[in-house]
Amino acid sequence: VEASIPEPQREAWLKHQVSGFKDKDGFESEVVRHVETTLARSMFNCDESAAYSACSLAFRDRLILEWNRTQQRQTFVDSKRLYYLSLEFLMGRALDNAMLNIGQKDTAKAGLADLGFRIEDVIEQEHDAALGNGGLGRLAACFLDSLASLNYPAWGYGLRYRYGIFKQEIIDGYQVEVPDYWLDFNPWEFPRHDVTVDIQFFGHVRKSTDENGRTVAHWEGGEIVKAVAYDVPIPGYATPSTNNLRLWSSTAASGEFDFQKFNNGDYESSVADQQRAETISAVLYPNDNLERGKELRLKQQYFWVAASLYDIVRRFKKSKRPWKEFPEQVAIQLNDTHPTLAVVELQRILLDLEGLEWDEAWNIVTNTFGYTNHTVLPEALEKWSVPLIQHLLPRHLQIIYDINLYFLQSVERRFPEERDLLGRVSIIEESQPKMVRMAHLAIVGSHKVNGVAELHSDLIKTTIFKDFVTIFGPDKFTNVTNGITPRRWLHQANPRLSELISSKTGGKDFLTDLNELNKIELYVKDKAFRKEWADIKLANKERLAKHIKASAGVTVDPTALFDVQVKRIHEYKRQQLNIFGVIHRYLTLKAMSPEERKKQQPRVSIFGGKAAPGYWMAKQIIHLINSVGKVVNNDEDIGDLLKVVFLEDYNVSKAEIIIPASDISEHISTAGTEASGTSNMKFVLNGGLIIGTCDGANIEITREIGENNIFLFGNLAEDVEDLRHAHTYGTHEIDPDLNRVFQEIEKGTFGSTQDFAALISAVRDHGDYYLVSDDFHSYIETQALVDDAYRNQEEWITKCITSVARMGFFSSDRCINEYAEGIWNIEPLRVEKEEGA
Ligand code: GPV
Repeated sequence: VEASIPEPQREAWLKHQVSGFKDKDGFESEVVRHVETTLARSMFNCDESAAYSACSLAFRDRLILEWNRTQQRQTFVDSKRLYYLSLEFLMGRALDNAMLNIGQKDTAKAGLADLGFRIEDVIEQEHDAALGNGGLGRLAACFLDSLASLNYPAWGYGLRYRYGIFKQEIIDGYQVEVPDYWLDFNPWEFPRHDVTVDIQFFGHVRKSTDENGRTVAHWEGGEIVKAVAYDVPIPGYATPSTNNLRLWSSTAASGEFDFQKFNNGDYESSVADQQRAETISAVLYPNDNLERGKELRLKQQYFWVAASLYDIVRRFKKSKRPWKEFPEQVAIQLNDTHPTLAVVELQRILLDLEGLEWDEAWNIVTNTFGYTNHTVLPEALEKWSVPLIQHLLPRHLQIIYDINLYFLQSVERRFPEERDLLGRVSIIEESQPKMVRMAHLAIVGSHKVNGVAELHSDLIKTTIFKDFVTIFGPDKFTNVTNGITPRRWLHQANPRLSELISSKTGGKDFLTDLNELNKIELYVKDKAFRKEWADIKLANKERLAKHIKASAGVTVDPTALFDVQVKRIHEYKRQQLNIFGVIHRYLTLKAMSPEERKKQQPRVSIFGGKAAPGYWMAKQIIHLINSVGKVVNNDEDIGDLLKVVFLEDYNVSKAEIIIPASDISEHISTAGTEASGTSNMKFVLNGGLIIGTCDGANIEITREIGENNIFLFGNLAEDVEDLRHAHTYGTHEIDPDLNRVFQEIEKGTFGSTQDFAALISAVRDHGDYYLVSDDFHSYIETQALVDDAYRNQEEWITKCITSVARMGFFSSDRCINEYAEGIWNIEPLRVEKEEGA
């Protein structure tokens, strides 16, 4: 590497090489330097916010040095790289993570204390990077952490939204959305004004014939928008490897277009052009598990995909390898169908710009891509109207039609008897207007398709993608069960538990090999260990109780059973089942004598999560939860036996407080609807038990921790269809306990009955699509079992410790290694381990 610096200058460069701070003193001097120079503030006037900024800059300097070295290493070795394309990266805060991954949090803590700050307060200053909706975006963030920690050569590619997911406020019990402008001061990104790509939209296609008689397509006209790269360093844990997340920001192209207008005196309209261009990366679409087919969303997708592919292809071309080696150097993973246009764009580049033949190009394309499906919900499967694609990306539509033609021809040759098969698997849906089915395009354009938990991967093979299994064979379809990073979701969120575990597993190895956790099962009967375990849970609950008081104004008893459901609000996730259950509990308590009540297990029902702004039913659910809370929390008969809290603005940094404080958490989706779920893993890893349906990763969690340690209830996925049928054909009687709940709501106990009518009639009159009534009885019974189990604290703690000990499988490190081996065919780079971490 050194040899790349010309001899005459080498000495000067090496002499002044920067190394980042080494110790507490070095850290302090960097902080003070940043306060006084970078921030231009006097050290006599440094508040917590300035301390955060300076501390972040000090760590950023260190990160960027490692980032440079990692990139040099990767370029030098030039082995196959992975590119993870995701429209969402739900990163949360970066400072705490950087300090822990680098292994210098203690240094920073001591240094900040010398300078007069508590490290917790400094960490709190940071605004979450919330470029995602929920599980899909957070999964991408966990993957980046694992990729770097395992030393894989990998890049993330995404969009640099000016506004992340909205901030949620609760006003009079209703959700109100407030824009999340998070870029005011963001030390974690590096603008690369020299790394730009011109992206074309609209225009038309002209065909010509070259000297060999081959038809060549030229995409001409239209307009150009410029993509500018912003790089975010991703530090690995206990390794110097620091990978890159490249986010694209849109701005007006500085080409002839603007100048023409400018020269014609059309200043205003050239400013308008600028603003229009910036709109592309302005805002994250706030829908989770829903696609609405908006033109701007399609523009975002192409803008990001085209810029990323240009970058990837440029990097490949530097190596001067022949094109056929592209899939040996490049793996691209499609995080859901959002980046599927990349399949078409790569085919276009190879065909139109590089002059390859169709078959050769298509072979390269299909060997490069892998596609991860994250849902079977029909409303979330992306479709784009043919006229819209025709208008925005005329050449891409032609290529899509050609891909489909060749695909259908091969299917027809192999299955001449199957009359309906072609229509079912076609990439084009013959509707009015015609639609492009993005999942079909992603399957046809990839060499592997995976689901995110065993049940889910089986379901896609037997339902939505069944025909494709017939066509491509079963080996193209595989499962990679999701995972979570133990660095953030144990070590960072629950430092005391992490400390306790490391005292029994012989150091921090469990953070890089989570199977090491099984060593703590030896201590399940150890008195001192159990005592410390219980103390930690109580302390975490006290911390959450404080937060509940401060944010929701409700006083809760930290010794009560904390029952938590935090996730996006969605009918399929069934927060309505939970709140109906809470009402049932309230009515049961009300009907008891004071003596009987004293025997009951006190509970705090804690909810949190955002509703998509246009999702009316989800907003009704939030309103009902808050309305019930208002009544229950002020009922003197009830006191501390039941409290109901809705925590506003659930996000990654709030999750880090909430999850370690849970006793029982709810993962109660209608069987077959939640692809995996990942918070279920986070809760169990933090010593909370779960109540859940036989859905998504709950099933594998049960397999790992044992069925005595989980509270499963409800109907099975295989029975859902028949049950729905029974509702539709009037053979289902609403559960009588649930009916009592409905009657109470309709009496007006929780406010205007009008408000909640839709939630009731969805169950009673409109087919109960999510089977709330079918599962209600089993849910209530199982919640009673939870109460009983919790009363036996000794047994309960045993269950918790045993469960944590058996959670090793759910590390995102395991998950990433499975992708690397089974889909990407990439290997880690060998890196000297750092001391200290
Ligand atoms: I599609 N998921 C999400 O968060 N947003 C989406 O738009 C879609 C899927 C989630 C699934 O709902 C979860 O079950 C899953 O655990 C997660 O993706 C990660 O795979």
